Amino acid sequence: SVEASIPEPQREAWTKHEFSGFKDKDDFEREVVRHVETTLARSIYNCDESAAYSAASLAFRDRLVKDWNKTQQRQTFTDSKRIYYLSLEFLMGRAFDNAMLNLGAKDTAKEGLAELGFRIEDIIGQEHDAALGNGGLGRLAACFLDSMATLNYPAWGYGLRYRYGIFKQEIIDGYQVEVPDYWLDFNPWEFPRHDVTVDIQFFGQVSKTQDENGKTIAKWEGGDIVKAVAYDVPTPGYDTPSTNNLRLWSSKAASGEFDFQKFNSGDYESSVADQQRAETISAVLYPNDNLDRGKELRVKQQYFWVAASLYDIVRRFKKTKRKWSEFPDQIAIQLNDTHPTLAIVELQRILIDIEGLEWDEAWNIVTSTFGYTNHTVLPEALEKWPVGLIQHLLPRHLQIIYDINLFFLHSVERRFPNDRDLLRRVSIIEESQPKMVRMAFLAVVGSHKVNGVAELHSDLIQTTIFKDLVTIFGEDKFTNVTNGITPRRWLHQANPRLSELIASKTGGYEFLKDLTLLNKLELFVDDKEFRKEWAEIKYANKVVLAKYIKSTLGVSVNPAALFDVQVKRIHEYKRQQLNIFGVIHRYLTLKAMSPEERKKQQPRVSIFGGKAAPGYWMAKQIIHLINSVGSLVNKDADIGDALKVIFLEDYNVSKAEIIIPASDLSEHISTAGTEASGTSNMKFVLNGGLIIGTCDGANIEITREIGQDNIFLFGTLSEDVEDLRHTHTYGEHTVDQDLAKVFDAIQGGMFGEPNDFQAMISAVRDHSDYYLVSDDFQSYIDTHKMVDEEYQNQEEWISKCIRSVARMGFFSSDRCINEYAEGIWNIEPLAV
Ligand code: T68
Repeated sequence: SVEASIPEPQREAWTKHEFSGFKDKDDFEREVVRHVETTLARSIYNCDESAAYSAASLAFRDRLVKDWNKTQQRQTFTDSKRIYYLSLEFLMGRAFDNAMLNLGAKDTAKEGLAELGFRIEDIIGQEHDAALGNGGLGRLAACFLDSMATLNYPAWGYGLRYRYGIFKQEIIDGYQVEVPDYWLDFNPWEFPRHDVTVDIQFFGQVSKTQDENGKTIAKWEGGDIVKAVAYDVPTPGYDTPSTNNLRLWSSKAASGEFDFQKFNSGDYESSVADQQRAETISAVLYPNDNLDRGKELRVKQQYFWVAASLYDIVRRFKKTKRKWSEFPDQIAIQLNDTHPTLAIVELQRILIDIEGLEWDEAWNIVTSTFGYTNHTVLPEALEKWPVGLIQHLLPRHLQIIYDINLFFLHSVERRFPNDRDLLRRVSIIEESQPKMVRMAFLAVVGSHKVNGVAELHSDLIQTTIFKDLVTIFGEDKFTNVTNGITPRRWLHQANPRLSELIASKTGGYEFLKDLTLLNKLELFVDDKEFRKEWAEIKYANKVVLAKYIKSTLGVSVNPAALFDVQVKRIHEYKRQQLNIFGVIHRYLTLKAMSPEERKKQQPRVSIFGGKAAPGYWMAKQIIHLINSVGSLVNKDADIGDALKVIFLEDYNVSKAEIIIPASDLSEHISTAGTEASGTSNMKFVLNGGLIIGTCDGANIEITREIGQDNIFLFGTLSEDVEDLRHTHTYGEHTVDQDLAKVFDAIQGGMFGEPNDFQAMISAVRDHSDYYLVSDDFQSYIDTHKMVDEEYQNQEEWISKCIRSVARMGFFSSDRCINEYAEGIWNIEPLAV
């Protein structure tokens, strides 16, 4: 029973005046004008595109808020189970276009804006990306929010409201320069909830006393308090009123604006400094992907966010007056990687220290509530925190971690007596110097399900990093949920013409809610007219990208050339170095040809994009080499259109929406066994591009679905990687001959100062070539040759693209969310 705050007799007035947002074009225009004139205090004399964007988004926001309120009320009234998705990253991109499409009102807005004097594309272009993430992990969380709302699951996301998202990348003289991304100047999509705050404690001491029954009571006292303030972001589903909530926490000093004691004693500056120190917690997103740097501020972020979210979740649960044992029936919490693992410890602390439950009862609740998703096996990315750091920052939590570990190791010892090495291997505390808390082990021990994000990856975690834990807990605890992407943003929004063509052949836009309906396209593979339309759309998308390249880089590229794209974070394991070495090989080959021969070659545009972590020196060197190759090749008159090399600055979600639909071939070429899944591979295929890739991550399942004739696979298999590395280190290790020529060209100064690229070459030639660049080089080059030949036969190429798209139904994040709901969360959609 939920009490309304307005008494019965007055409620009629409320219903009578209820606002329901615009209904038609005229309504929409009226709302835009009203927002321009009142909310923004502008007029017909100074309404620029930015003001028009603001007013149009506010008109849509009004409608969204209505659905959002209703959804939240319904969820509360029905008291249904909720899923809480804890992610330190949500890479949302732009919201306006997405809101228009999900509400089914884009045409209305387009016509309305036109009548008011604006082109909708220009207005959409005004929005700043919400870039609160690094890459795949953060974008996956955003796709999940879209799917959970679309499928009517009661779900909330919890994250941090960073003042600065991922940095903006500028390329200056071929080098990456990082510029802060201050994105909050005007953000109509968030609602500050200044009344929803939580005090978060750090440092302090723990005292233990006995109560009258002899039970030990732990009290965590003293230390610092930082205030968490909630900001809510409505996340609409497609073609449904259901609108979920993303709650982001912002940090603030607890004592209000100033420390008045210091202020009155004249220490004004230091009272402001206290304020600023508190605010640094949510100030900036750490820009590393697949790398853990063990920074104190990072754990502070993690605890701050996790403690605020759990307080909120528990507060909501307690309002229902249910028994604690029902907690896991009402609540499922998913941990997006180990970043929120402290939530396990925090819930145990709340239940035993604050709510007075017994350890075992509490631990049962905790482990039934949490699920943990692993996104990497790379050792450098597995989070570990020094015991001393946790002791200092969260003294009570360290005690609880030790207790969790003690009980866990006891149970292991009972089942596997006399295996001391097993105990050492699986301990949550690594007995190193200094001692470390292994967060992934803590996450496994504290969850009821653990999943990887693609089949190969889920197998690998069970046979490598969690091998012993599989023996202890059994295989059933470990599962796979292959990643997916939302077709709303990654097809309908990014590629409206292709979406329309597909709709015309599959019976309307139903495929956007049931992506398996794409299979109807197979019927049209042999339809010449259909293939022609398909090809025209791809060409038009390439023209758009070519214009973008011209306007940003001043380089003309031919839209008829093969567009070969690799856009993702720059990382040695993703092997952009293999790609650029391949490009250099192509350049050398072209240079050695006669002009007549050169004319016969398939023209190519090699397109790169992606950010390097600011402290990742080798990744920055790779960016520099790509740019240096581009500046030579693009000016070479012998080469002309035969080869262009492009590095697109500041790759982000909204640029992905332009680049992906324009690709003929995309590169997913990680060393086998290193890329957990990849999700852009799915986006590229869904947009009618083919893949060149290794047998890694979701490439394997993509191949299974679309057929091996429709993908260009090459390179070492994951089961052979270890042996090869071993021979590199202890046996023979020679560099591939063609690759050696590439190295000679670089070292001869062809692309500028050779010393600038020495480390990249050394990693392959003088060190152990950990990523097997040399081993895979020849098959990579040969496979590209095949691509060139096959691209010549456009009819056949397009058939492959159509067939692939038709078979991509599996990779919708809707399928993926349904698997989580059934296999991990035990939750049903809420009828609307
Ligand atoms: C990615 N991981 C995987 N991590 O690399 C990718 N890491 O294969 C997979 O498709 C994707 O997750 C979704 O499952 C990341 O993106 C990070 O960004 C990250 C951030 C902070 C710390 C460590």
